[in-house]
Amino acid sequence: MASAVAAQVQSNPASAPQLQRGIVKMVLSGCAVIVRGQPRGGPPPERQINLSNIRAGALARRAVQGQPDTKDTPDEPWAFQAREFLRKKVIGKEVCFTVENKTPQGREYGMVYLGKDNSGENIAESLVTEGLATVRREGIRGNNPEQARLCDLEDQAKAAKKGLWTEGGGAHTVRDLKYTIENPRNFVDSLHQKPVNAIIEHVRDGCIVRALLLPDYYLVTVMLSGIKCPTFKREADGSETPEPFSAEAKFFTESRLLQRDVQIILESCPNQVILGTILHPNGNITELLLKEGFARCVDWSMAVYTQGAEKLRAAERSAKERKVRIWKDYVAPTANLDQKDRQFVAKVMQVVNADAIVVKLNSGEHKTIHLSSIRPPRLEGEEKNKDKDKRFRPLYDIPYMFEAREFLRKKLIGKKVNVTVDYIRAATSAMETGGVPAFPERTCATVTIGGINIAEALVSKGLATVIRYRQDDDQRSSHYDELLAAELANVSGRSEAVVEYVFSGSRLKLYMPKETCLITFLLAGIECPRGSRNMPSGMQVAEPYSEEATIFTKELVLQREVEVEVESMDKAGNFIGWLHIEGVNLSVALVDNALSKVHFTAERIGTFYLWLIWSEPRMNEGSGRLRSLWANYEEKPKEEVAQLTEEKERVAKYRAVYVTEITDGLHFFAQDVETGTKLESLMESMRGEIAAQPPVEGSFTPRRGDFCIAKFGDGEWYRARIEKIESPAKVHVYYIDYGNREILSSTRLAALPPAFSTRTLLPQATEYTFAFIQVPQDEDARTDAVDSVVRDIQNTQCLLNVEYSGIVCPHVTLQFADSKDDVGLGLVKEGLVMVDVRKEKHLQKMVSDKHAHLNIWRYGDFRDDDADEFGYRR
Ligand SMILES: *[C@@H]1O[C@H](CO)[C@@H](O)[C@H](O)[C@H]1NC(C)=O
Ligand SMILES: *[C@@H]1O[C@H](CO)[C@@H](O)[C@H](O)[C@H]1NC(C)=O
Ligand SMILES: *[C@@H]1O[C@H](CO)[C@@H](O)[C@H](O)[C@H]1NC(C)=O
Ligand SMILES: *[C@@H]1O[C@H](CO)[C@@H](O)[C@H](O)[C@H]1NC(C)=O
Ligand SMILES: CC(=O)N[C@H]1CO[C@H](CO)[C@@H](O)[C@@H]1O
Repeated sequence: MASAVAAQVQSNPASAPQLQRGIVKMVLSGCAVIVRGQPRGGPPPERQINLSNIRAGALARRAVQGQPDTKDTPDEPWAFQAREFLRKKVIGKEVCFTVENKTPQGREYGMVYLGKDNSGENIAESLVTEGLATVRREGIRGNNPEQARLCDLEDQAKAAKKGLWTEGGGAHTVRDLKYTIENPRNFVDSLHQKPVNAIIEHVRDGCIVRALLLPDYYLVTVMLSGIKCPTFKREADGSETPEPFSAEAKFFTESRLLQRDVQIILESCPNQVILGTILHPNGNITELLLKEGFARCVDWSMAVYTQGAEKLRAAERSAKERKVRIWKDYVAPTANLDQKDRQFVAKVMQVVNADAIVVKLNSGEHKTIHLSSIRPPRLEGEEKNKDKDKRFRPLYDIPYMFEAREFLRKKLIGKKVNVTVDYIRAATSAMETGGVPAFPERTCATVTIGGINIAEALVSKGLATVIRYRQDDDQRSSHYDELLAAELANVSGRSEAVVEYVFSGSRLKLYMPKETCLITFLLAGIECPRGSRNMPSGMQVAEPYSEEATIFTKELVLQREVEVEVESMDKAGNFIGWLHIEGVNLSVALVDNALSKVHFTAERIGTFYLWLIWSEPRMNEGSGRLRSLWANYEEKPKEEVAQLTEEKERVAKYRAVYVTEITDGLHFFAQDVETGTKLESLMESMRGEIAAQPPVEGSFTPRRGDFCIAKFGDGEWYRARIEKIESPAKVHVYYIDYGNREILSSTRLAALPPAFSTRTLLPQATEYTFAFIQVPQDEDARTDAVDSVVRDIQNTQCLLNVEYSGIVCPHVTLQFADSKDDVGLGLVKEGLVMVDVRKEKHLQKMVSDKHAHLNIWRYGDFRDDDADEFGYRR
């Protein structure tokens, strides 16, 4: 096909525009591409080329944010197919093109050929051949052979009913794009870290992309886990300031991933930001960016990287050593040491303290070594006052200092150890530290014996804690991630503890007998009023009721045996979790007594939040004291990226539907009552036509994806779609107007008469699921719920309102048409399902309204065995 064109073009060299070359950076639509040159010391120039003489459909466009008069526009039929056809052919490939025409606005029109010269495939022709683009006949003049050829190809595509020329229109080719996810954390959790197929649609900077998740067409912004690239800082006036290497980092990611087919593991979703790892057969971009000096490791987000943090650190280390790009001025903390002073074997002469030893070097010289990045047991808060006592002996008076020293002594004294110096902490003079005693210079090192890192051993015994650093602080252990991991591993899970000290209502010091260690523990889910604090900026006054909260917690737990469940750790190395004493949940008790507000992280724990939502209105109605607590509830910090998701109002616009089918997974199908009469008349005339001309049995050959008519058990014909063909006797069909599925023999299928195609009337059944409820995981419980729903609403008219979108289908609330009672709430009241808590403000009200009718504490009465799932043991 292409060679004929080439011959024609060459036969007329006088008019042949000059051929130019480039690489396709992006396919804008079925008839426009962006072509770039080769990079030379920076991102290369780009040009947009629209294909001459043809037109492909426009892709979906999102409303312009902040301009209420604009609307989301959907794909034109076959537009996405045309884009995909072109994308698969040309993305990242070398092409050549001619510019035949340039508009005064600078828009360029031309021909694009695959490969190095115009003997390659002419992509406009391929598109027209597949019926994915139409020919602009209006502009055709004279006897241009290329245009005539396009017209011929179009006529052939029409005759063959390809693409746009298929019968039945292209409604099924229009994507149901979802630009926002109401509850990204649930969404991420629901994928269980399984790789999802995706296309990268936009690259914001080296480590933030917008991806189209397949097959459900969610557009999500994903930040690469574990790293950060230089970015484009948004200024107050809306302009962007590029950080050094941000454009290069962006180009690096863009040239490898833009519009490529990838898989993404969505790993975590703190603060509405989705963190993930992109898998591409050619390697993984996270590691590559680090290795090329386009990114740095980020401690907090390293924790969720599923592919092994040590590889990322190694990649970063390699970039630092080579001083590439962002590391061009990097100086290693031990750069001015000779190799022999950086790494050596030495004999341990003395264990000075829980984090320091004296070793004898080969030279015979003695040297004090501090263990990198750990902190020995120490006193906190008011305990420090003991320090002022004359008789104070740290080794014996600080709890666990002695145990820690003993641990080191037994393991190390008189032994040879490997020492790797990680950093030298400069001496601090008394002046700099504002009168605090000065520290001499310290050599900090990783000390190993028989391959065991002794600092890590101390941490996992709970005899030391790990120091937290500023992100760009390199003065740390070369095995820092392992230290952090050891710290968390040792204390997670449920364990016994003794409360040693109460700093505030929600901040405690605990002794963990099993681990023989002391930890600082913060109650999860809540935030007690802060006490007064001495800050660099001066004394910070206490928030109201901080004293009451402290007293409350002291009375309840000080020096008592409690049970704790550690969930996570904060940036300062404090443990966060739940604390129970004699069946009382301290977080719950504090909130119940109006001594604490909810911490914005609380929604993670559904049950707790549920309770809080229930108690919130009660609190707002309460005394002045209660109100003051809730007054500042809005204060939650938002990260830059979080602004990509915007707040919405809940919209209640119930419309009448007719429920036709309920699935085992508690989804249901419904028809819009408004178009119901159209369906009835379509069915009537369709059956009339079929009766007049009955299909010849066996004359129909089913093809997957085709629409057809199927003879249902009631002997009537219905419109259907073929989903799967196991054998001619076993064809899986989906009844497009009713939502039910059936497996039947192809003898009960026939062609859909064109007059009744989905072009005439769209499929009438739409799938939905209930908003705000959790579908029971347990099969029996689920069956009970489904049975109840079938009894209540199958083949019944109801009122439906879409509350939020979901992975499979919209989540809705449904009301009985007569009583206006909420169907989902009925299920909750019967104890058949549980409430699913929503985080979005505009939905919370809805959930709390649901609860206004209920006494949550009584749930246990309905289903004793569920009590646990609600977190309330009676
Ligand atoms: C060129 O292509 C772009 C992207 O598909 C499209 O938005 C634009 O309308 C095209 N220009 C014309 C004049 O067709
Ligand atoms: C020190 O390290 C070397 C190589 O890493 C190892 O062979 C040796 O056994 C180590 N010595 C001690 C005392 O751990
Ligand atoms: C935690 O510390 C205890 C107490 O010494 C120790 O026996 C245990 O092995 C540690 N657990 C982990 C996971 O390191
Ligand atoms: C305390 O509340 C949290 C959150 O609801 C829950 O996970 C935990 O199981 C509760 N504990 C008790 C004893 O109720
Ligand atoms: C999970 C995964 O694909 N990891 C790969 C990341 O990329 C490096 C090469 O750059 C591979 O070695 C890893 O297997």
